[in-house]
Amino acid sequence: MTDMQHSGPFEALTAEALPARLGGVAALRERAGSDISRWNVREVGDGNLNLVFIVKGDRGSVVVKQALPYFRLAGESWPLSLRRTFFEYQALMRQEKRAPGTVPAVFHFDERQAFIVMEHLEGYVTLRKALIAGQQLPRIAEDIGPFMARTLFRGSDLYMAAHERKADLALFAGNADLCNITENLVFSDPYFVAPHNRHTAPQLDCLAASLRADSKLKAETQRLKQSFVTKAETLVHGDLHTGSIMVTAGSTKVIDPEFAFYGPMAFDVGTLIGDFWMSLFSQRGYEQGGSRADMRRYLLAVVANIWASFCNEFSRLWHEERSGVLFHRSLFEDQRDAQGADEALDQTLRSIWEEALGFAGITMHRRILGLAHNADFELIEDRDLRAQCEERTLRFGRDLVLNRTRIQSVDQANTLAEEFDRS
Ligand code: SR1
Ligand code: MG
Repeated sequence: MTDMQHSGPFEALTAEALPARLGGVAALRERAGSDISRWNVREVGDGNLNLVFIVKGDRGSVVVKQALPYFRLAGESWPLSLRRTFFEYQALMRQEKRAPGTVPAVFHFDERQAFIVMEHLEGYVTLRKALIAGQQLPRIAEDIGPFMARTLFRGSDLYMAAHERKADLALFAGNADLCNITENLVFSDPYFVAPHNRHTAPQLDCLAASLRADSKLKAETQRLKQSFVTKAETLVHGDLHTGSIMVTAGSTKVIDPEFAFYGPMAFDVGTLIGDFWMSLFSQRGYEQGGSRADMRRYLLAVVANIWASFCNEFSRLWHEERSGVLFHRSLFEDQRDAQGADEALDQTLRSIWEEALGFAGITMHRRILGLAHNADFELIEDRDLRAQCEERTLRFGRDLVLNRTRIQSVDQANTLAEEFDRS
């Protein structure tokens, strides 16, 4: 990872220029082959922010991911810090250490040119694409629940040495530009007529206006935003949705942690569960004669199993790896008060759950009323049908934000989701 760093000012790569520009990068030559004239390069990025190239050569293939200094979806008028690649690289390193095998392997990082050379996840598709196609991935909950538990627990004061965690907190505080995107696009813009917002119109006009006039809802979203901004609990992925997960039937990898920062544990949990519920609400948009009923049952089971596998692994870590400054064993187990530790664990999970429900509700609003939408709804061709799916989602989201402290279990939340989906 220490070979050639590119000097000179940042320049965006192109498929044509990549072999000549990066032909000297040892990590690329080792994996793709040293005969660069035989490299086949394709740009495949379909996200909002970056260029993604697949480089195939005689020896194999790798991915080169490069940041652009602007927001791809909006054009060059919206500048974005290239430094996010540094934070993505740092986050990938930590996630691999804390949850081995769950993220793509990193082979090289170039800070100035803002690119990372990483494992090509050949044969994988985004989880979002699979869910839209009605595919049921058997391993998803059992892989993702523990991923979240391990990364969130092991990046927190429950586990890390205090000085190390504080240094990390300071490091990731530098990712303020990307936090700022979330603070605006996720937590504020959906709740007023902001310049970049859009929604399915005119069908959702009335509901959008009524949510934006709902003082209680707005106040609760700002309480959740306060938690996002101030609760530096652990290193979160920061953008954990079904488009940030790559899958095959037998494997799951989490990608794209460029929004990583020290925030509330519940943020990753809530945004991900919220995305699964959005997938649920979108299924009627693809249904032909009840064809997605089984898919809906599957998605509800995934939500329940993600939460269960998250709690199981988090509890195991709590009992076996609680070595940080918080809830120290000297206060509990060492005083023959294992029960006290268990009660504190239950309260911790309870508070993650409540907050996660709130974040899930907000992510639903932002994906339907804000700037960056989900393909799950966008690909529903019939606009009336799409609006119907979106409307149920928006109403469910509101209920989650306002009633999060009253929803006692994942089963209760799933039952509510089903009721809204049938409404
Ligand atoms: C300006 S970035 C818009 C959205 O795309 C990313 O994937 C994040 O979800 C962000 O909110
Ligand atoms: Mg992303």
